[in-house]
Amino acid sequence: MSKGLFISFEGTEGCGKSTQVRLLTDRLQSLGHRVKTLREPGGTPIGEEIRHTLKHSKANHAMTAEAELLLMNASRAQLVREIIRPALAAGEIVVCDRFYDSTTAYQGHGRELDLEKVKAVIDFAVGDTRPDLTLFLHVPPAVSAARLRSRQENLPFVRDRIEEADQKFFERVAHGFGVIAAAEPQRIKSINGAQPVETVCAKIWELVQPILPRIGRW
Ligand code: Z5A
Repeated sequence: MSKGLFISFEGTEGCGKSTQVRLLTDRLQSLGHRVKTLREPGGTPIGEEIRHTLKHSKANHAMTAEAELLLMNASRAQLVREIIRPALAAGEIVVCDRFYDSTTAYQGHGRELDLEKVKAVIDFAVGDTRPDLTLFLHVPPAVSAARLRSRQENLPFVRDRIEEADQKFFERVAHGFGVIAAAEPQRIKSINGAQPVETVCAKIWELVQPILPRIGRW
């Protein structure tokens, strides 16, 4: 059975994931690869409804950390079975803006849920569907905040419940990503996301290009 390649992007808000996901997708497609570009939470019709509930629904003020954990993984379980597994089985490249490391960072470290229980929920949601490569863009909090401010100025205000968390929460998330990356250096590659877009893009390509020949040969 042919098998594709699964690449996830991770990092704190404003680290530049979405920008780099777009650039990588364009480059891979221009080389003739079939690419599925996804985001979490979301990526399927059910997942996008869950995303709305998690971020923007008027009724979500009272959401507990446990409900948040389960909703993130409900969206993920759907995405894995509806899109990711069929795409990988067909030899496509899946590029995903966030995957389960975000749950460990935000719900585990950020919301301070028991990390073993968080892992058990993730394992149930994804089974053996794991990224081959995870690109972790790290930026200092001040850079991330400045980028989000400047983006906000150009967008209509849309309420996002997760962004309303306090500063300590985001500090725990940032620390959590560091712990996660250090624990799996084979899969997770850290890149300084504070560099210019083109520099980050070139570093990512240095990591992606060598593994492209694996497609179809797993
Ligand atoms: N979440 C969770 O809690 N648990 C989970 O399991 C999952 C997610 C999967 C999803 O929000 C939220 O869900 C997120 C985590 C949580 N919450 N928070 N808070 P989202 O999908 O709406 O957004 P995001 O994933 O946090 O990303 P973002 O804020 O959209 O940022 P980004 O994708 O990393 O960055 P960007 O959009 O590419 O860039 C931000 C701005 O900086 C933009 O104006 C760019 O033009 C600029 N930029 C990008 N790169 C550069 C460089 N290199 N230099 C200068 N400027 C740059």
